[in-house]
Amino acid sequence: MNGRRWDVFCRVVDNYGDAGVAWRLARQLATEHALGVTMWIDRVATLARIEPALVPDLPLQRHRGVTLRQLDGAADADDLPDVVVEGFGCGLPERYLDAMAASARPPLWFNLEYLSAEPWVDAVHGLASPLPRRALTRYFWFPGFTARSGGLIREAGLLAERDRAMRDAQAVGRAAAAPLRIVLFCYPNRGLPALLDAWAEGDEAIACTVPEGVATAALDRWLHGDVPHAGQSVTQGRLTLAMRPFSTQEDFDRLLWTSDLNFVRGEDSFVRAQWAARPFVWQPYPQDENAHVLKLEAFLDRYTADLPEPGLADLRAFWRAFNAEDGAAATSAWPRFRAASEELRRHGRRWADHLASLPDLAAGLVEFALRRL
Ligand code: TRH
Repeated sequence: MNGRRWDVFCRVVDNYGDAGVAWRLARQLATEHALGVTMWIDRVATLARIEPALVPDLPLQRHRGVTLRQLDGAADADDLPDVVVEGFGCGLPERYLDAMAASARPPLWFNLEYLSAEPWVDAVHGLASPLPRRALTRYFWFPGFTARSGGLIREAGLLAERDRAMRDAQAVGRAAAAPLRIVLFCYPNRGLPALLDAWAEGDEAIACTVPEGVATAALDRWLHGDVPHAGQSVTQGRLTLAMRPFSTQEDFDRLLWTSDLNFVRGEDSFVRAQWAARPFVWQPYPQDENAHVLKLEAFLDRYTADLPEPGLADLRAFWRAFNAEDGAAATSAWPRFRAASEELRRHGRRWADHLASLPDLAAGLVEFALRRL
């Protein structure tokens, strides 16, 4: 049937975001839009860390409605799909491109771009770019936070499930002396040891969950080389750090939903923290020439556009200090940021509701494709 076969391409640059985003999208296209999806990926082992049922060395496997294959194998693919999604400009094999160019009806080809809140995104989203040396056209799909952009990945039923989980947690109730729950999924950050000191010496008990392998240099320094293994924890003063093994994306989502404050990074966990509708701190992927600072500020502008003072200043001060890896500034901004929690919680809910009123990324792609095929 026309338009039903999609190929999603993914090359792992580093970390988990490239694979994580492509995997969410591939699954959603397969399960919610009943498409035949093949995900071509160069490092299944990376994806297997967040989807443990996958076998790293298998050249072909089927899981959760998606066929997974080694990216290089696409050069020898027998037939072409209707639609190609190239993840983050990862490049398609030459022979695959040759076959596309030679085809009487080449697949519709999207490049899925990195997420940014910068204002120029709306103007370039959806533009077609003809390839200079081949009779092929590629469309740029820019995820974003506006109706004019390519939207954000949001699975059907995600928010209902989140609300159910939150209601269940509320029904169980929490002891008055329950610690503040923090999830810390960030990049290496020189400011972290000072912040951990402040948490350990503060008035409030804090239970901080850290995915295994995250911020190891800072933790190593802070714990004098004694970082606990996954599944173990360490307490210093009022702060307990609990190391957590990597889990599936669904379990990671649930962790964010039941936390009081989420530190997230990169792209996918950043989006999931917004769906979690809880106060959060975002550390963008560090880039050359401080390009990530522009991204940070662009997002802050959007996210805080209708956030009143003093929460606005408190949030900006802490996010900027954390991202500058300035331990002294983060420590001094912390008490006010923490005091703004309730206001930021309400704000996070309003923001998530607003984003949920926009079309989701997969639905937008499918609709765009159906119009052109
Ligand atoms: O891992 P990241 O730092 O990925 C980054 C960014 O995408 C960045 O933009 C990109 O340039 C770079 O990769 C190459 O952070 P991100 O984007 O949050 O991706 C993490 C993924 O891992 C996300 O899909 C959530 C998932 N995850 C789990 O599924 N289980 C876990 O336990 C944890 C900690 C993460």
